[in-house]
Amino acid sequence: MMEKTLVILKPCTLQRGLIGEVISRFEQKGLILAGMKMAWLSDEVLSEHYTHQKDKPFFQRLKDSMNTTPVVICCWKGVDAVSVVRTMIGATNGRNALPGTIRGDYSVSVQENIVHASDSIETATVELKRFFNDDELFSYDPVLLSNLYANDEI
Ligand code: 3AN
Repeated sequence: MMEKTLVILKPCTLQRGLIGEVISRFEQKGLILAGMKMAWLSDEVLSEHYTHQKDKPFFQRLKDSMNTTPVVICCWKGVDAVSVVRTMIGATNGRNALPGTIRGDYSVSVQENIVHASDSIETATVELKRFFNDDELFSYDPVLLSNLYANDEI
């Protein structure tokens, strides 16, 4: 099924000059860019975004790290995009993430782990609404669609 998923390029990625590298990974895979913007996330938005971590000892430290700089927020589209992106980013802890994954290639940390990506279709729907207005997500004809997928895949 054609899906949309949310990816946030974290402050560590901006500071390390890896924004282009990471975006290139998703482009080269064949995912379709449906939205992209830069934003400085507030503690309030981060509390909502990381609510599943609110009882963890690292909660405040994680939020503080996420608002040291602006972040780059993307919406990527594709067949099974949520699981495709999760596979590409690798395990949460960069030290355990396999080489070839984004975290495996660029991170040695569990907190400074390059990207956030939605972990299910339901989460993706909620997270895309949290970070994008309707008019910030775009639908257009990708000219290479027939080179990316067979007819019966889309
Ligand atoms: P993922 O980002 O792989 O879905 P989650 O949802 O378990 O992982 O964690 C959300 C974020 O919380 C991670 N991206 C990571 O930055 C941070 N995090 C998870 N565990 C730790 C930890 N032990 N110490 C610091 N930050 C952590």
